Amino acid sequence: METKNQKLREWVAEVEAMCQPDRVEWVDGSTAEYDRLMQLMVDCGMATKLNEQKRPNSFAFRSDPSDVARVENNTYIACKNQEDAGPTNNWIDPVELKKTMTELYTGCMKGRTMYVIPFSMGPIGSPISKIGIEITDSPYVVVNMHIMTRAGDKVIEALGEDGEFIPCLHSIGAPLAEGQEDVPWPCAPIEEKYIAHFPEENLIWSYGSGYGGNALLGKKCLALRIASNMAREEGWMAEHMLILRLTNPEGHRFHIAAAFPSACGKTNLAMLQATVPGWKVECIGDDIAWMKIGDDGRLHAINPESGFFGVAPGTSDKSNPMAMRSLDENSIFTNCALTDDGDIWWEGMDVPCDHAIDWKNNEWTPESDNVAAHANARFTAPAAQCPVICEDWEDPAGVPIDVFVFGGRRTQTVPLVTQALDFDHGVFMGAMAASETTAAALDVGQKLRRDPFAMLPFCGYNMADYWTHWFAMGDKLGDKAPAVFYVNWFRTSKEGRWLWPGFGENSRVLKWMCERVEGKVGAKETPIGHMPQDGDLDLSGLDIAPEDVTELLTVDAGAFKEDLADGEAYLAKFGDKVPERLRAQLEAQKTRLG
Ligand code: GTP
Ligand code: SPV
Ligand code: MN
Repeated sequence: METKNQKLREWVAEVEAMCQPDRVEWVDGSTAEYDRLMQLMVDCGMATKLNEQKRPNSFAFRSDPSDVARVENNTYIACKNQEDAGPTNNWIDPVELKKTMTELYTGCMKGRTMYVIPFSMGPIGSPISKIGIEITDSPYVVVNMHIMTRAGDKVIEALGEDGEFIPCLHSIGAPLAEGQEDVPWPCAPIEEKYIAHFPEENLIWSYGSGYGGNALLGKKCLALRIASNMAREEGWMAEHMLILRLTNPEGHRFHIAAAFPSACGKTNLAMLQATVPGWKVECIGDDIAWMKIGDDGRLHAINPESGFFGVAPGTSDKSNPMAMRSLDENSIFTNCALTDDGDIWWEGMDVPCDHAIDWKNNEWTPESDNVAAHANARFTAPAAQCPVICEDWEDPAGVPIDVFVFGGRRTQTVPLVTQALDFDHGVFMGAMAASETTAAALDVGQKLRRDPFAMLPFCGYNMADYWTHWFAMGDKLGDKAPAVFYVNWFRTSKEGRWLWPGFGENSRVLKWMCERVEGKVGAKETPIGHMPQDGDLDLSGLDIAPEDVTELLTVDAGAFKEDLADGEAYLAKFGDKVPERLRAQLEAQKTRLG
């Protein structure tokens, strides 16, 4: 659809002149367009159509082995002063970075089509939503954006003549010379990859990668890095959080927003099948929450996305049946294995597989040395296909949040669940969050790292200013602020066995949280917060050894003191930007630990 938006026309013309594509296509968002692009990718060998009987209208892709996850070392916050990006973000002066990237962008779309994708994060027309325009030379990005965002003509209409949009420029960085043959997954080498954000002009430039958050710019780039900065300026919140509705047997509703780092259980919790009788979970979002204070003084959350870009390995009918049903059809699979009957497979799917073609396009059997699906293999599925999607998931007003949960992957030290003593203590808990790293980022190694609020890779400004913003939001919310909890599903025994069964059984922990909010259930006060004491956590019908429960709910003061010392050293990196109230929390925790 032709746009009357002058600014948009000018920007597209500028990018076209710089990138020099063979042609330009405006994405209309139609099914016909989706089908045509898929066919184009099947024809050129980039996509494989799955067995129509097994998985209708679904397609598999294999990325280049070098392009399998987010690249944190190549991700930049380019603002004038380095201090505004802070010590946890990579920084390059914006003028210098634009110069470097302009050179890369010049002629980068030769031999390719440039797609212009108008998209809305959040329901079109909602006061919380934002419009972005992604320009890309990747048809894979276009079909994914069809699912993950509201994309196409309806956004051009909403934008009108003078509507605001966030420009998001993306190129895979692989121009084709005259007559040069293409490869299945073109991309640039790692040293040429740049995932750049210019928060002072709300601009995103991404170059060289076609994968996930590097390339689907509405997600981490816009909805978290740029939006977190806008949110601070405008007094709202953009968080790496799932959103769920929990209904108890009396029909009371609770809305929970939970922040866990990448590949630490958000999609699973968001669609949980409660094992405690009478409790029900409905999904509103599985990765990102945008939250504003409503007229009622409470915090209301929307999911800016319209699809799930979820971790495939480990997803099964047992662990996450609602995710499995969401991807029964109309889905995209990246870096999964292909079975002999034309379906997909991955480790932990809980169905046998004797032979497959692995994510690197090699023959695979259970005897092979390598995994069949990459650890960060992902599915892209429409949120509307989730059988437990909440009827209000697209309500432009959002849902009122009762509970915040923080957490991460900690095989040691951190107990199953702790409740913050008050909101400030909750901010301290979020700020001190740490997690063992996962395959969701390519370049972070395997280690335990501080990941405040699960936002380490996604906060678009100085993390210390982000903590200040959290305290400020707490002050505005006052006694309407959500209760705050910290969880750890990943504690292991000495032999490396999970101590907690996790998944659906996490409903027991959610139940305790809701009953705490209602003042119906007890807790003991420990140096690190309130914790369930004997009988408070509903373990009825659960086959778990009493010693394991004890270990899951014990605070090892020595280990926590060590953790706190590490946390204090971490805070030192931020110098005098660290909010006084955060330091006060740290001192108080120290005193409580003795
Ligand atoms: P991103 O999409 O990267 O932001 O990840 P996510 O936070 O949505 O993580 P996801 O729910 O996809 O889970 C990642 C991995 O953790 C999967 O392999 C899950 O099987 C596993 N996992 C999720 N919940 C639990 C749990 O309660 N216990 C255990 N042991 N593993 C879990
Ligand atoms: C994450 O890494 O937190 C994801 C996947 O949700 S990606 O979209 O690649 O960022
Ligand atoms: Mn995520």
